[in-house]
Amino acid sequence: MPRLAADPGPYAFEPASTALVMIDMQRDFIEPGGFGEALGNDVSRLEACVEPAARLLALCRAHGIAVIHTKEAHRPDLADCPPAKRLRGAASLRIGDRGPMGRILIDGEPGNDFVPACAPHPGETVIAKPGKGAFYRTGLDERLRARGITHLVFGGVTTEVCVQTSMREANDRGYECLLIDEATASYFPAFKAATLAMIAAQGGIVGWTAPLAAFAAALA
Ligand code: C5J
Repeated sequence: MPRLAADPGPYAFEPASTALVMIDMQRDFIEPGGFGEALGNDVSRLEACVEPAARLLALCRAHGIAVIHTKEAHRPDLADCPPAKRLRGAASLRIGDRGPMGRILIDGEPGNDFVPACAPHPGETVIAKPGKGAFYRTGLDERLRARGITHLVFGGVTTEVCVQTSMREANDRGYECLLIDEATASYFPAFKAATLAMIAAQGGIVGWTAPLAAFAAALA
């Protein structure tokens, strides 16, 4: 069984019962003109995780680890978008408004698609989620259990919002969760550092964190 040095201690996993959950590697968060920028964020801060996330995807594909992509997306009629989410803050463009990459955070719009380096391959599962967590109104738990998945490896954006929320949801459902450091990023580097620290604190209260090289070495 592959085993790696992680924080707070060794993490062991069986590739056949492990899935990679790549969170929201979408143009809406990573490129100018999308949801992230409309909220006032410097989206260039997320660029650093794109190449490591692509390497993590390639590693998992090469070793038969199931790959699941999530995207934060709403229906064009916004029936799945609570007003509290749409109206919060002082965004320059709100969810559903038309921006340079199409309607903000709306399923099927160009800006809602994945960045090319992290695009799903044929046959991989894509989960559209209306919330920050990957388990909220998605059926993800049922799909994972049907495949016998017990361990989840996480990457994606942003670390302290959708990645952390999804990892906490997964932890509460009994999955053994590992977050890969370089494959995730935040608009706020201090929030990323705090998230990694709080995940692994208290003996792994939410799960484990590890560098990509440690995960790769475990699979070699
Ligand atoms: C946010 C996300 N930050 N994918 N979404 O609104 O983290």
